[in-house]
Order: sequence, then C-alpha cells, then structure tokens
Amino acid sequence: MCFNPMNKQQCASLFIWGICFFTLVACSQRELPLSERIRFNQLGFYPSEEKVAVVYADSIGNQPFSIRNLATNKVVFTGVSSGLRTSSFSDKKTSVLSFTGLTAAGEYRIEMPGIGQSYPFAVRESILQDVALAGLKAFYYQRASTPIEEPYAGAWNRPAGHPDDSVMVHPSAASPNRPAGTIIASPKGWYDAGDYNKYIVNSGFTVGVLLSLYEDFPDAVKQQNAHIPESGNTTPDLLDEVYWNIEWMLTMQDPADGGVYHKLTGAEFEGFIKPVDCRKQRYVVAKSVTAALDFAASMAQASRVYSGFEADYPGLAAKTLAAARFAFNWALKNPEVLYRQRAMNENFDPDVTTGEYGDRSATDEFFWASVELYITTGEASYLKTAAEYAPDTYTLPTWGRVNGLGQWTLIRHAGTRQEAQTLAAQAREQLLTYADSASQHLETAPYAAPYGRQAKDFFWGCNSDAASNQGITFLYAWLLTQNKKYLTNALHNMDYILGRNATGFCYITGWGSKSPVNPHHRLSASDELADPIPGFLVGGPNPGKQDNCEYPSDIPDESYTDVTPAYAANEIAINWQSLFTYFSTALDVSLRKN
Ligand code: G3I
Ligand code: 9MR
Repeated sequence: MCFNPMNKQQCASLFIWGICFFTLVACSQRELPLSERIRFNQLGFYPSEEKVAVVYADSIGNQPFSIRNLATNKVVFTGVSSGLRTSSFSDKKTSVLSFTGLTAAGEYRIEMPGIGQSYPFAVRESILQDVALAGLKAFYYQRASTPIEEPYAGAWNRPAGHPDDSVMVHPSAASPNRPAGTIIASPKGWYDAGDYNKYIVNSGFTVGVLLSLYEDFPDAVKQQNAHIPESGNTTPDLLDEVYWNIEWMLTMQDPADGGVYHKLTGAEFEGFIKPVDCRKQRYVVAKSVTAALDFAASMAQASRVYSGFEADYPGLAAKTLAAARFAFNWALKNPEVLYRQRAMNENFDPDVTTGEYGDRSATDEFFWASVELYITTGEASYLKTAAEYAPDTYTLPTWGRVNGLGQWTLIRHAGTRQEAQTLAAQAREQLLTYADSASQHLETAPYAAPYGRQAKDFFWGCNSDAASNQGITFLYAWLLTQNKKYLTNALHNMDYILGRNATGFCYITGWGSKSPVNPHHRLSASDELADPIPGFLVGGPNPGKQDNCEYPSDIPDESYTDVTPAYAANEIAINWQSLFTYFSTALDVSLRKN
C-alpha cells in the first residue's frame, strides 16, 4: 500500500500508528508513572454503557492511549483521544478518550505514553449499587441522640450525644403556652451537615427527596440492606432511616397553633468536638412560614408513604397527615413570617449565629406543600392553592427553591389524581424543556458532561444542588420519554462527580482512588480515625470561597480544597446527601433495567 502514490494519507496515518504502537510497546516494558491527569469515574463503568475518560492536556490533542487488563497484563483496547477542548471559563484544555467498545467485565488501567498510567478501574454491572447504599448509610452516622453502634458502624461507632431532651424555647419562639425559657424535648433527627444543629427547612427538603426516591423506585429501595438497627423489621431501611428524622420533626410543631420552629440549635456553632462532649444549651428558634410549609409538604408525603407500613409504624400515616394540615393552616394565616436572623437578633437574646436557611419568598414552599397535600388527600382546596402557586418553569429543586419537588410529585402521580392532569402535564413539559436545554453543547464540554460546562455551575453545594440534581432530572426525562440520550447524560454527570472533573477527586468520602479525607464534618474530624466517615458527598468547587480558606486555584471548577476548615467547598450536608442518594440509586436501577 505504501508504494501506491495515490495513498499518501493512508501511508502517513499507518506510519503514525506504527510509531504510537511502538511507543506503547516500548513504554509498557517499564512501568509508566501514575498520572492523575487521566480522569474518569473512579468506581468504573457499566459493560454496555458509554465509557469516557478525559485527559487534562497542555497542548496536544489526538494522543494515543491503550487499556491494559490487569489480570492478564494484556493490552485489550487502543484508541486516540479526540482533539482539544478549551474550557469556556479558563484556558484549561482537555482531550476526550472514548472506549465504549471495551465491554468485557474486568479490572483495567489506561496508559498514555508521555503522560503515564491511570488509576485502576472496573468494568462490571451494577457499578453504582454499593456507593448508592453507602449514600443511604451516611444518614445513620448523622443520627443525633443515640449511640452509633459498632455492629452497624464498625470503627466509626461513637457514644450518644445531643439528647435534646431539655431544649429551651428561645425568646423569638415564645408563645402563650410556651413562654421563653420553657423546656421541651426534641430528640433524634439527623445533624444537618458538618455542624450539629437541626434545621426544619433542610430536613423537610431531605425527607422529601428520600421519600421521592422510595415512591419512584420502591422495588430497588426494598432490596437495600443498610445494616442499621431496624434492618430486621419489614419496612425498607430507607424508610426506617427517614423515620428517625420524622420523629424529631414532629416535636418541632407547637401543639397549640400548628406553627413549626425554624430550627433547633446552639446559639453559635460548636467547636470540632465529639457529640458526647457538647454541653451548650440548645434552643428552638422562631417559627417561620418556610419551616411550616416544608414540614407540611414532607409530612403529607410521609403520610402517603408510611400508610403502607402500618405494622411497623402504626398510626404514623394519620399522625403525619394531621400535623401537615395543621402546619399548612398556620402558614395560610402567617404567609409573611419569613425567617430573618439578623432582624431577629436585633430583638432577642441570645443572638443566634448558626445556619440561616433564610428565604425571600415562600411561594415555592406553598406550591410544594399544597401539591403534596392534594396528592395525599385529593381535596380540592389544596389543588386550588397548588394551581395558584404553580411555577412557570422548572428549576432544580434545592432547599431554598422547592418547586421541583412538587413538580416531581405531580409527574409521579399524574395517573392517580385525574384532576391534577393539567398541572402534571405542565410540570412534565417544563422538566423536559429544562432537560433539553441542559443537553446542549456537550461536544464542547471540557469534561464531557452536561454539568460543568459553565462557570455558573460552581457554587456552594454544587456537586449536589447542580450535578446530582441535574442527573435526577435527566432520569425523570428518561422515564418520561425513554429517550436514551437523557439516561446517558445522567451517567455523564455521575462520572463527573466520581472523578471525571477538573480536580480529579472522586467527591465521595471513602470511595474511589482519590477522595476527600478532610471534610468539614465535626463527626469525622473529632474521632480518632484517619479516615473520614464513608459515603458522604462533599459540597464541591465553589469560587465564592466564603470560608476564606486558601484554595489552590481561582478557576471555578478547580476552586476546591480538601481541608477541614473549607466549609464552602468541603462540607457534607443531609440535603446534598439525599440528592446523591436518589441519583446513584435511581441511576443504577435504570442502567440495570437496560
Ligand atoms: O443559588 C445561587 C445560584 O443561582 C448562583 O449561581 C450561585 C452563584 O454564587 O449562588 C447561589 O447561591 C448560593 C446558595 O448557597 C445556593 O444554594 C449562595 O451564594 C450561598 O451563599 C448559599 O450558601 C448556603 C450556605 O448555607 C450559606 O448560607 C448553602 O446553600 C447552604 O447549603 C448552607 O447551609 C449550611 C447551613 O447554613 C448550616 N449547616 C451547614 C450547611 C451546609 O454548608
Ligand atoms: O461549621 C459551620 C458550617 O456548618 C457552616 O456551613 C458554616 C457557614 O455557616 O459555618 C461553619 O462554622 C464556622 C463559622 O461560620 C465561622 N467560624 C468557624 C466555624 C467553623 O469553621
């Protein structure tokens, strides 16, 4: 062929391939150094799904790579990376390695001459199943007011802390039946995050996401065994775990008027000490409309869900529904009572300086709560309120903007509540519009994922509130349309979270080859163990750097540092954890079905 003058191009390409092959063989003679520049999902890949890695490149695209099977030490796949991509918000360049054709189960490494060899990775079915379970198990470690025991927690066992059996009513929360200084019991629940406080807005959101996971994928959830104290009963572990928090939430409602305290907290954040050593007075602080509505929404949803588990939870469905109605009525009478910490501190002592979970408007909370109450009860007045507050677009649901949870519920129950058809159809259309717009321009995405293309993708909690959340939304789009592109986009976002990203971190503690070891997490930081408690998603790159820590880079997708004080990038939180748990569980089951 090389003697044919018509085939110069082929000849040149054969020559280049020859050199590449020779270099690969030559390099494989001696061990290539480990390179963190080759980025991919560090847990691995599903045999029949897309497989993409990204090399963080300086200048050259089109670089040859090969994949070696670790068991046989044979090269089983060769390819060339596809050109250079430049980030839209920095001058950083990447090149994409595609190896979808590698379908055989096994353990592998990627090798690139001049760059090095990658971490090992696996190809096998159900690659996300274990991390999804770890995501759920993380909630057990966050439990307040109970010992975390060795049979369930292994090395991360610890004595009980924060009994919360003598919580003081803060002056901001005083009412005729409970004047300031009254002592109430408000035990259990999950610690919110790296701190030890408990906040109703964020708790309600978290319960809503986890119950949505159960409602959307009941069979997968029923199969999970998280090895928690309740694992032996007949209720799925996820619902047992959520009940730990529901019990606490129910104590946060004032039995006299249905109002719900915004939070249970120390006046200031605790130090980095063990729960058992915390001695500061805890308070219930100010009722708020957002707390009442997030409480109402999650309790109404709980009523629906736990009605199927009367044997283990007798009376819970009725109790949560009554609590939900009571809180909703309080909110209707107090629609303007937003939580404003600074103003509150001007009027009451002691000042409270812990997390605010503030809001400027409760319209989205009215929407979510009325949707849940309508779906659970079928009562027209709730549907009327839902229609009144219906959003005109779909936004990813977060603690401060909860419309999306109502839209998910409408979509899920469209078939059972006929009168909500119009609202449900609207929600479906809005979600699909979002999913389509998020699916654009992937060919230029620096890490070959829908998430991470734009500077605005990076903010406090973005690994969850943006990356995981968008992944869940793609899964809804997939369920609604059966268009495989959405499922693959969801997988790409998961790959991003688990290592194919600008820092090379797999952002789940204890998972992957390089993961956070110093999360902003008092439980992890105050034990004697070097390893953090496993299974937690950290907040992620955040150029806002509100913690004033030193970060290695100012570039949005690199604004991350694995040090304990960096709470704006390296904290963990139950709301973020709930979205990751939903995402990983649902993605695994969707890929398994495929
Ligand atoms: O929502 C906007 C987004 O649209 C925009 O693109 C982005 C750009 O800056 O900003 C986003 O707002 C950020 C918001 O989080 C997103 O949810 C704010 O800047 C940021 O200040 C805000 O941070 C919140 C943080 O508390 C400070 O109030 C986090 O959401 C919230 O998760 C966090 O919650 C804390 C609790 O207060 C206390 N417990 C720990 C917990 C986790 O860090
Ligand atoms: O530990 C706190 C974390 O949970 C919050 O997200 C963060 C922002 O509210 O605040 C952290 O606490 C810090 C406080 O704000 C300032 N002093 C140092 C505290 C621990 O780093």
